[in-house]
Amino acid sequence: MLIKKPNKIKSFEITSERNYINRRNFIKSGCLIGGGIISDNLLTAELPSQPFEILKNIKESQYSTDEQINNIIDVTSYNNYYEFGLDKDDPNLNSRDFKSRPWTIEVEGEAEKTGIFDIEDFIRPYQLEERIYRMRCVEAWSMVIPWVGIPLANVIKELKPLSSAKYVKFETLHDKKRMPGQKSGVLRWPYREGLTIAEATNPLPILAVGIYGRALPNQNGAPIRLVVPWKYGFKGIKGIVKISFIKNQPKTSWEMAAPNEYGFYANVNPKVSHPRWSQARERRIGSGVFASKQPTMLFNGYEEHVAHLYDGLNLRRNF
Ligand SMILES: Nc1nc2c(c(=O)[nH]1)N[C@H]1C(S)=C(S)[C@@H](COP(=O)(O)O)O[C@H]1N2
Ligand SMILES: [Mo]
Repeated sequence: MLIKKPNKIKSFEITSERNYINRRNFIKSGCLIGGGIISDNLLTAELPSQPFEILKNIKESQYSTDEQINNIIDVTSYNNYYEFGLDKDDPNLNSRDFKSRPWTIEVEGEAEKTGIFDIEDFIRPYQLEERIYRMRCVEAWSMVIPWVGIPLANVIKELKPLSSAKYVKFETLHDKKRMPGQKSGVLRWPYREGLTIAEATNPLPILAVGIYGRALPNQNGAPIRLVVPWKYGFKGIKGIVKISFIKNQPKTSWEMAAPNEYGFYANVNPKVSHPRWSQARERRIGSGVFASKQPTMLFNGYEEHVAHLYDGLNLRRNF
């Protein structure tokens, strides 16, 4: 697979990485003194309206990996976002004019708090957290990405699902004019994903609103997307406009497209091959052309946090 570099790398993308590294060192030293430079209680999340704008009041997370993070150029130019094209460099090139404001999120189904929320109101009650997660795409490549977001579990608690809510379903914006890739029939639109309620209330999944301390670029799913680090990347639905609490397992876009290749669970599993390729190893993007592939870990290395969710479940059948 060839990775094309964008011909016009904007200077702010480069500066933002440098600032980012400085900021991390600052946070690290702050932590040594006070166990965190931000006080949790008083601050609420503030979401800037432009991609790449600096996010404020971010706290560090105990769930971050200390593996080397990927370069911001890789993270913003090697993407999957079929609404903006099928090639890895398409989302960066084709999403530049996408407007992620105004933006609303509709909550419906088996929950006490339903309705249509403006993105700012939806985010405001929570503290932003940085979560540096190892990400594994079903196509056997991986990256380490410094996300900024809010724990999905906190959001769900606030929405008060009823006991009848067994699954959470997510949908991307459906608008052919704003998302030209939806003119093609490669997937059934809108892009749909789902989690069991137990998965969705596990501490790991986040609704991400940023990367590298800045508001999410369009190609990474602005203004808000899901990140589920123990599952293949396609579960991380971008540009979310709707969250539904439902009784029955929802059909996801990838399941509808190829049910023998993409299951509902999509847990990273080196022992269960994709019908067309092995999942035993992965290529870390940015490690160089001559770097050897590295072994893939069960649940992408997050086994201690999530294995209990699948007790008694046959992971080969429920892939
Ligand atoms: N709406 C939507 N969300 C999506 C996709 C997509 O095509 N459409 N692609 C998925 C896949 S296959 C991957 S690997 C991740 C990639 O996220 P990243 O580009 O931010 O690394 O987004 C996921 N979310
Ligand atoms: Mo993917």
